[in-house]
Order: sequence, then C-alpha cells, then structure tokens
Amino acid sequence: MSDTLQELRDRALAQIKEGITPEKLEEARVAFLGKKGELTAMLKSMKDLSAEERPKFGQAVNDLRSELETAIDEAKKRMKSAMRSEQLKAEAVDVTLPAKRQAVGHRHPNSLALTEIERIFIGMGYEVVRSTEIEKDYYNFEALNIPADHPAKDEQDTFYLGGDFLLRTQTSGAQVHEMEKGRIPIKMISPGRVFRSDEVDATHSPVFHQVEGLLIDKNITFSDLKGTLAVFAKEFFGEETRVKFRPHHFPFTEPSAEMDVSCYKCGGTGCRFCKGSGWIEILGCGMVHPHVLEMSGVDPETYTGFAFGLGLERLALLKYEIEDMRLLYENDERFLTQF
Ligand code: 2NL
Repeated sequence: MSDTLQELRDRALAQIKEGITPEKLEEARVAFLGKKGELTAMLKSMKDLSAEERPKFGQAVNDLRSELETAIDEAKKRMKSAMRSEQLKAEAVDVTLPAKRQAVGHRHPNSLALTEIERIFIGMGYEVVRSTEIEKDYYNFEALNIPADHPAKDEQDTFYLGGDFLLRTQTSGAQVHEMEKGRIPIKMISPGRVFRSDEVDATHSPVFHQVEGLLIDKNITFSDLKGTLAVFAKEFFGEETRVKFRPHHFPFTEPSAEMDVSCYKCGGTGCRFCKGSGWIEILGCGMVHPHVLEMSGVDPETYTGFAFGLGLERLALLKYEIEDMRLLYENDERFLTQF
C-alpha cells in the first residue's frame, strides 16, 4: 500500500474510532467514503499513475473502502449496543427495594367498641336495628313518656327541624317502631348517632353515639336485666368485672337504675381512674314503663321487658383509656393508629 493510502487509512480509522455519536460517524463516512470524500479523490487521481500501477492502486483503494465500511458498520453496532445498555441501566427497577407503605387507614375506637358490643349482643340472640337520625317528636319524646311539658325534654336541648321533626336525642325511636310492628318477642339493640345541644368538652359533644337495647317477652324480670348486663360487662371489660345497680330515674322505665362496673384499672380498691370509688358508671337501664308499652300497642298485662342505653364514646374512652372525648373527633392518624 502506498504511503498516502496508509496515511489516509490511519486517519480514517482514528476518526471512526473517535466517532462516538451517530452524527460524528456519519461525518467520518462522508469525509472518506462520500462522493466528494478522500477515497473518491484518490480514485480520480489514478489517471496520473502509470498503466502498470493503476490496477494495483485501484485494488488497494477498493480494499480500503470495504475495510472502512466494515469499520463504520461495526462502530455503529457497538454504539447501538452501548446505548441500549445505558438505557437498560437507567430504566432498571430494583425489585429488592422495600415497597412503599400504603396507608389504608385504621378503624376508629368508636367502631372497634361498637363491633365488640354488637358481637356480644348478637351472641345472646339480639338483632341489630338501625333507624333514621331525623325523627318525629312523638317517637323521640312522647312515646317514651316524655310529654311536651316534661323537664327531661329541656335537659336534652334538642335541634328542632321544623314541623314535627327533630334530630333524635336518643335511638329509642328505633325500638318504638319495632314495638309498633307488634311482633313479640323483641330482642334488639339500636346503635346510632344522636344529637343534643351540648357544649363541647372532655366528656360532651353535640353529636355522639348511643346504643340502646330492648327485650320484650312474657315473664321478663329485673333478674333478666341484671344477668344480661352482667354478661355484657364481663365480656366487654373482662371476666373479673363485677357490676352494681344504683336506683335512678328515667321517664321511660320503672324501676330504673344506673349500672356501674368495678374499676378494671384497680379492680375496685379505688384509684385515680375511678376517682377513688372503685366503681365506674357505664349505662342506664330499667324495666320498660307499662305506659310506654301500652302507647306502642304492647299489652303490659301480658308482656314485660327491660331496656338500657349507653353512650358509645363513653365506653370507647373507658376501654381504650382515652382521656378526652375530643380526640375521637379530630381524626389524627397518629392517635387513631394506637388502637
Ligand atoms: C342513658 C339511659 C336508657 C332506655 C335508655 C328505653 C327505650 C325504650 C323504652 C324504654 Cl323504647 N327505655 N331506653 C332505658 C333506660 C335507660 O338510657 O343514660 N343512656 C345513655
């Protein structure tokens, strides 16, 4: 090979080697192999050679052309595969990385407590019956022995909606509706949201939840009430729980009582939790007043029954040892996920 060809070959191969982008490679191709490229110019210069030298030179130029074409093709292939592995590297997913945590929320202490209460009463054969939050004055008050001029009506400072309607202050309407259907026995609990015009503090909220219970059948006595609610207390607060009934007054039951449970913190010896008494009040109860039965079409000569009402929030606060009811309504995840 002539010195000029050798020199051209070295330059061309060097430039191809340096052509690290498709554009640079193309530049090199045009510069050497293109119509106006250096190799073409070489062929044109052949006319100055002797007839003897010409074929040899022509052969050498053509050999060099194919050598350079191959070199460019190979460079292209290398470039393609390098780009592909770069891309794969950039798009790589490390499947061994820990997954992002999906926050799916958490059950509210009210829901946890209600599920537990429902489980206990369903276990004793009770049905869970829900009713509307808007109720007629009659079903919220009158039918429960609370006539228009009764002081208990003041106490429950109600949200009136106009007409005969109000936001229920207790879930009793659900029970009255069941009694009116006339199917006895009745064994039901009615959980739900109730409304009272109360100021917010650590133990009060104008919107809270109540669970009332009602059992009506032949020969139901106060013993049935005591036994049922004692079973409930033991299941809800623990087997060692004792119960105590204190006389009380409700317009819709006679006799009426409030039920205390032995303090599950100190076992009844007295502590900060039960304010030294050893007992914690958890619900109101009593034998359904004959007049209440009668107004809803249940014959008080044939049937008797007991009823009770408890504040769901109050039980949730006690069970989960929460100090302030307002925490239940703030929906702060840091609080909720503790239960
Ligand atoms: C309380 C007291 C109570 C009832 C609710 C009731 C319902 C009907 C008939 C008779 Cl249909 N009584 N409910 C009975 C006694 C007490 O609730 O302090 N609850 C938080």
